[in-house]
This record gives sequence, C-alpha cells and structure tokens, in this order.
Amino acid sequence: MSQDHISIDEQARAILRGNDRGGYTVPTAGLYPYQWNWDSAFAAWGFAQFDIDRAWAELETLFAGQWPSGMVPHILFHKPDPGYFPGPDVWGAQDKGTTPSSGISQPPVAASFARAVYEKDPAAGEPRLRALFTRMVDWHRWFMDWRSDGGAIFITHPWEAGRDNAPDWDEAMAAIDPVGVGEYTRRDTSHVDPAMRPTKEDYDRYIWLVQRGRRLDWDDAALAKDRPFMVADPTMTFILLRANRDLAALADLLGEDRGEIDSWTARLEAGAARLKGEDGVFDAINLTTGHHTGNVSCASFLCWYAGLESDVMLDELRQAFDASPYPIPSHKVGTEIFNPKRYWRGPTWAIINALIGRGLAEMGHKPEAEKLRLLTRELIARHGFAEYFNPLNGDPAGGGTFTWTAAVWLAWAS
Ligand code: 9YW
Repeated sequence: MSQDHISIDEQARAILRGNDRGGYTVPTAGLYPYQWNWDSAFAAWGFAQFDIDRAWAELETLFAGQWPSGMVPHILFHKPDPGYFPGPDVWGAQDKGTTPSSGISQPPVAASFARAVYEKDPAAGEPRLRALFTRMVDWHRWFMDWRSDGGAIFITHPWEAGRDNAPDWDEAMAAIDPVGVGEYTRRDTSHVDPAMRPTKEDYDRYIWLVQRGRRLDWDDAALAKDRPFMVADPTMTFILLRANRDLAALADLLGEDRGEIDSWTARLEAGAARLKGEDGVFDAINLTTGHHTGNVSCASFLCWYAGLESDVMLDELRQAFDASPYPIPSHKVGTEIFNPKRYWRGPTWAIINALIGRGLAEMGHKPEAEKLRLLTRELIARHGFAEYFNPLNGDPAGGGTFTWTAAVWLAWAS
C-alpha cells in the first residue's frame, strides 16, 4: 500500500512501533537514539490508545532507571550510540542507577499519564499502577526536596525544563562564563539544520553545567551549595502541580495515604502564584537575581493544566489565536526575540498544546480547548509528525517521524 492510502492513525501507530527499541521508545531515530523521560510518558499515553501492555512497559522501563535519591533521569542511555552528544561518558553518571543516565531530570508528566493509561483499563492496570506508585511518590518528593523554592520548581540546567533554548533562560545563561569547557563535537547539527537548533554559545554553557555536575558527582547536597543556574520554571511548576493532583487521585484509587502528597500540592500552589509577574502573566523567575523574565511562553499557558484560572492568560490566548493560524507557539509572535524556526524560541510543539488543551477543557473553556485541538489536528494532518513546526506557515522542523507528535495525535488531536 502506498503512503497515501495509509490512514493518519495508522501512520501514528507505525511511528510508535517503529521507534520502539524493546520496552522503551526513542523520540526519533538518529537525532535522539535514547530514552527521554517526558517523551516516554507521552509515548505511554499514545500506546495506551491501542496497546495497554506496551504503554505500561514504557513507564516501567523509565522508572527502572530511577536513582536511589528518587530522581528519574532525563535520558536513559540503554545502548551506546555515537550519533548523540553528550553521551554517557560526558555525563559521568554510569553507576548512579541501574542504567547509565544523565544527571538531571525532566518535567514530571509521568504520574498524569500513568493515570490516563490506568483509566483506559483499570482492571489490567491496577497491579502495574500499584508497582509504580511508590516510585512516582519518591520522584515527586525529590522535586520538593531539591528543586523547590517556596513551592516554585526551579531548573538547574536548561535541559531540565525540556525547553532547551527558551528565552526564559537567557539572563541566567548570560551570567555563566563557560571557562574551560574545552573542545567537543556536536551531533545534533549533523542531523538537523543548525538554524533550527540552539547556538554554540548555548551549547558551551549546557556542557559547562554538565561538567560541573559531574565534578560534584551529581550529589544533590553538594550541588545545592552554590547554583550557577537556578530559574523557577512554569513548565516544571505547573506540570508537577498537575501530576501531584493526579498522584493524589491515584493514592485514593489504591487505598494509599495521600497526606504527604496533599501537603506538596499546597506548597506548589503557593509557588505557582509567585510565577505571576506584575502584568499578571505567568513567567519564569531567575532566582539568582529575582527577576521575572516577562516572557509569554507556551509554558505560561499551562496554568489551566495545573488547575489555576487566569483572565490575563485567557486574554493572551485570544491574542495568540489572532497572531497565527497555528497552535500556541513556544514564544509570543511579534516580540523581538521570536524566531519561527529556532527550537523553543518560537516554533509550535504539539505536546505542549495537548497539555494546554486538556487544561482548558477541564477548567470549562471548551470552545478554546476545541479550537486548539483542531488547530493541532490540522497542523499534523497537513505537515506530518515533525518534532515541532514553524508557527507562521506550519512548516515541519527538527526531527521527523516523532514519537510524541504521533502519541499526541492518537491520544488527543485526532
Ligand atoms: C536535545 C527529546 C528531547 C526532548 C526535549 C527537547 C530535546 C534534547 O529533545 O532535547 O538534545 O536537544 O528540547 O524537550 O525531551 O525529544
């Protein structure tokens, strides 16, 4: 059968199957040859639409990589692959967990998607959920212990937020002098047009931060003594707040105690309120200087997903719909910084839009939620399963046949 005759649903399922490396899914072959944390949780959501067993396996493999501290790494390096930099040797965290890994985490969407997978088939899911529950609680506790500033969750590396080169980190990144970082060879720019990727200045600082973590043996207490990069992030704060609410609901289902989880929710609600700048927009705070960034990013719109209402953000949403016929971009169209091609500085990402859309629907904004879903549906149907898209003309960008874009299609957009 030619490609034309294969339905979009079938293409999406084929992408998930094709990126399956046996118990874990790579985001896309070539560019990202390992298991990424939040990509995997999205993959589980996608698999749950047609293969529940495989969905649970994805989450189980992810949590099998958890460190004794509770941290779940942002990359698990199951098999060496020279096509990606920085690999396990650069991170120097080969012995921290059962699988060689990176030394930082990523947005904790897993508990929310574990709940979604469970709800697809509660009877089959109950024992598997029960086996993962304590691991998820331990991970959330690690965030509250090591990444919370009064309930605002901060990142210690731009990769931790999953929005690598977002303008939210510019001030904090500029304060780093990547002295001694040395020579290294990037691999990403051999897979993808460099104009769509972070710059060399960004990478020098990414690698400098990794080298520093490695020198301190990724020891949480040692790293906490002096943080060269510490930015309170709406992605992390809103996603953890939401995941925590889901985790509490799962505790009820399993007959487990939810007291500690509820105490975290209260702290996270207080922290999320701090992310509101003078203009009422939720943005990032550089905790080293106390400055709000003032950026309207896609993460600002995750407030509803976290269960928080905002008239200012509803107004921003209307502006975003007027500014482009595509889903919400990673950075506001029309601002000086906006770049329609460069990764998290403008392009639109299906995953974030799926989270925003779910939040809007749950908070009673059904027309806006439906509009966002249809825009995302149209974008993928016309322009394929790209990693991200130009928000002005829909052009696909970054890697192709992308796992999380396929998952979002199956679980939400279609
Ligand atoms: C990198 C895999 C990851 C995502 C991140 C995204 C990118 C990795 O790809 O980071 O090397 O640039 O920013 O959110 O998890 O899809």
